[in-house]
Amino acid sequence: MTTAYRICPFCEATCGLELTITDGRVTGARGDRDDVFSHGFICPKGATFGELEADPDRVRAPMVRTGEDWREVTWEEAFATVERGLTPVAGRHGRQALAIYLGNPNVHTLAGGLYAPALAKALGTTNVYSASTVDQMPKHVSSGLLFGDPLAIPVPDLDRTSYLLILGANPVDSNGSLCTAADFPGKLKALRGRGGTLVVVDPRRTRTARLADRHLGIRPGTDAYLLFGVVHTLFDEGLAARPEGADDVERLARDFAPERVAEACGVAAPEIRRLARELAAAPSAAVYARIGTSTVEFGTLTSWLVDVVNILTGNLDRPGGAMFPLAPHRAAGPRPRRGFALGRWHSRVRGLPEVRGELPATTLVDEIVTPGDGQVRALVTVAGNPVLSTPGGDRLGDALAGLEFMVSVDPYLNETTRHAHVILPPPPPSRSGHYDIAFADLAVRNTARYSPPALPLREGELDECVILARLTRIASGQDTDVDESIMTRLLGTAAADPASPVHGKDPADLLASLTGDSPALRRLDLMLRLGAYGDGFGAVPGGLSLEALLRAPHGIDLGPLRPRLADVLRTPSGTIELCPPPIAEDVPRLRSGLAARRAGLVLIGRRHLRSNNSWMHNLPGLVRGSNRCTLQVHPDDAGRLGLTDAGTAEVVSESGAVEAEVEITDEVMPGVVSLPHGWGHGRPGTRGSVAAAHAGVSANTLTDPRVLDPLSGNAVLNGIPVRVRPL
Ligand SMILES: Nc1nc2c(c(=O)[nH]1)N[C@H]1C(S)=C(S)[C@@H](COP(=O)(O)OP(=O)(O)OC[C@H]3O[C@@H](n4cnc5c(=O)[nH]c(N)nc54)[C@H](O)[C@@H]3O)O[C@H]1N2
Ligand SMILES: Nc1nc2c(c(=O)[nH]1)N[C@H]1C(S)=C(S)[C@@H](COP(=O)(O)OP(=O)(O)OC[C@H]3O[C@@H](n4cnc5c(=O)[nH]c(N)nc54)[C@H](O)[C@@H]3O)O[C@H]1N2
Ligand code: SF4
Ligand SMILES: [Mo]
Repeated sequence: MTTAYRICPFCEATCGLELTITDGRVTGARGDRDDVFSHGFICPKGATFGELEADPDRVRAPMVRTGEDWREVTWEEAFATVERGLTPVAGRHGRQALAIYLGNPNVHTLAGGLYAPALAKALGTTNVYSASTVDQMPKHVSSGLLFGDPLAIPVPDLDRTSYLLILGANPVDSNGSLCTAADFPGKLKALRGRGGTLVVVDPRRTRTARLADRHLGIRPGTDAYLLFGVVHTLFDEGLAARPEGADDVERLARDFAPERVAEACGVAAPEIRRLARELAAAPSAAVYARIGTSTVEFGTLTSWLVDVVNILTGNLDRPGGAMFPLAPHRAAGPRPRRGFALGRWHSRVRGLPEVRGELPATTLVDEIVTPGDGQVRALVTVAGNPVLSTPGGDRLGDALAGLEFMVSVDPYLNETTRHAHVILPPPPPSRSGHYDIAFADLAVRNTARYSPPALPLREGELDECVILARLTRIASGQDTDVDESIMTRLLGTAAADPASPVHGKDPADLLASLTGDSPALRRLDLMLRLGAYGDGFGAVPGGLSLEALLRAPHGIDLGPLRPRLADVLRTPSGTIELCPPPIAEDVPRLRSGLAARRAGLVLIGRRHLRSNNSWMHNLPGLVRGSNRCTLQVHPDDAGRLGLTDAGTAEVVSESGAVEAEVEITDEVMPGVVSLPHGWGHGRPGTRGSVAAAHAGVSANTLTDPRVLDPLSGNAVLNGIPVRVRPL
């Protein structure tokens, strides 16, 4: 029996795990107490690390489908089939006929971080889709417009803040998002323990809300009104800082006095004013908002307002406020002020604007089913299950069945990948190295951690980095080495940059001095050595490199977050663009919504500690116990509608209908019902016996693909009008 240390890839908390290895298998997982970031924290998902790897339903060898029959093949045969499938489609119909969908776990693998962008680019199409547009795209847009960089997302300084306002997030169950913090519950308790204040705004009394000083129930989809009410109060009562652009924001906020928005959002005016006063008066404060505020019709406006409040209360970029992490693989110092552009091209069918090189995931189906020049006929999916995770997913499933070719990189034969012609399975996490490219940018404390594979690859397994690099080569139709061309470019730029520690050095010598036994690891070594804490290829003794991380299995602590706004800003003006024109132009839409009549029930989602979107429902340890795919209904509504606890209800929206078990609970507000997403298993052709026995229904049968946040193209997943009746 041996132990190995591995960062958990199942959620954004990135806990360090201590794995027990017996006879070449992972037989246990617990929190690594010495991990510099997570200090031993673990949740039930991390604890099933071994169970996930041993799942008998996992796809272990590449598979090719003919009709309904799947056949295991060699990797060479699988790649040859991909080439025979993709290349002719591009030849016959042009590259716009190719599409890619990148799912959420791409941000949890080194392969996704290093290779997915190159793969998307190699396809040479604008049909690029990802889970970002059913999640956080509004935040990227607001950061892009405010700071000039869509990846410059400030995080609440959880360990030091004295006042935290959380909207639309339930980190006690989700373990946090766009805010990487292991043991979020412990940090919230510590905040209260040191005399700080926690306020939670959510239509449900979540486990996070129960930890708070105050819980404010809000009408779904209306956080922009509440936050504009806060902004209005800050100006009205002389509590706001007045940076450049403040006058414009003040003007926009004029119509949103707390007394005017209270009815729309369901939060009383004195409560809104109190929030503003408390945020302004606190020694330090941070507003933190997540998907309940992002996956709504005013997602970008809301995301922007969050940072506007942080800025106007003087809390942006100061300890205890909302701060910018500095990841070890990012260079320090100012960067070119390239700014941020939206809508550089538009989708063919619905004319929806591009954002960050992507089109909205909800319109992928339109691009597949609508004939014409540029119609999508072949699809690559990597780590995604859009049939369950995107609005209108059922229709997408039907459309996938009509594609000329589809390849999926995925360890499961699920609702989406069952339509593929080829499945390329990645090895289980214990057999892959790991570094968090995405989450190091979002962590509440700067650390550097790399986990080498805990176990070697088995016969017939291929590292996911190798799989994606190979796909990239096939997609590009050229025999170039993607790693070498990326490394040569980065080293060339650095050698030419007078501010770089390698200025004037020969890029070829630098390339030759990289360590790591794969191209992926040499790329990581390069990024670390040129990064903010790097050894600068020898120029900075004691600095970081891959070797330094390999010597530190529990990670290296780089200290609390430090103010760094000047280096973050990439706006052409070099300052914060507090009131960007695209935002200002969207405010009238919000204003006109004030008068909208609000009656009837609306649907929201929810997450459970033992869930992970659509893909961990095949583990007995995580689905044990009572049905979790229930429709939560407030007792008042249940009484009025004649619903009984544990009875069945039909839920009908503009888009579809499902039948779900009723759970009567005053956790949800009157007028609001809640159904979790990621369920709806057991469909023909899928492989997941446990998931099929706990099938549930898909919440995305009810969500409406026609409704989007116009600035980001993000889907609307919360606040869906529904009718409910007993069956
Ligand atoms: N109604 C509603 N819909 C939602 C949401 C909601 O709150 N409500 N939430 C949205 C959010 S935030 C997100 S992020 C999306 C997620 O949307 P998706 O990313 O499309 O869906 P997931 O369920 O995360 O599917 C992950 C897939 O990755 C595979 N996978 C797991 N590990 C690996 C790996 O190491 N490598 C590879 N190649 N594949 C792997 C799994 O088998 C699974 O097929 O769902 C969105 N959909
Ligand atoms: N256990 C578990 N953890 C996960 C995941 C999972 O599926 N399960 N998924 C991971 C992923 S991909 C992500 S993106 C993160 C998401 O992490 P979170 O953003 O914390 O996600 P949720 O737990 O869905 O919390 C969203 C909250 O918003 C509330 N809400 C809904 N509508 C509104 C609204 O209009 N206004 C306000 N103020 N609140 C609203 C909901 O009631 C819910 O409590 O979680 C990640 N972690
Ligand atoms: S909180 Fe997230 S990272 Fe930590 S053990 Fe659980 S799933 Fe893994
Ligand atoms: Mo997500």
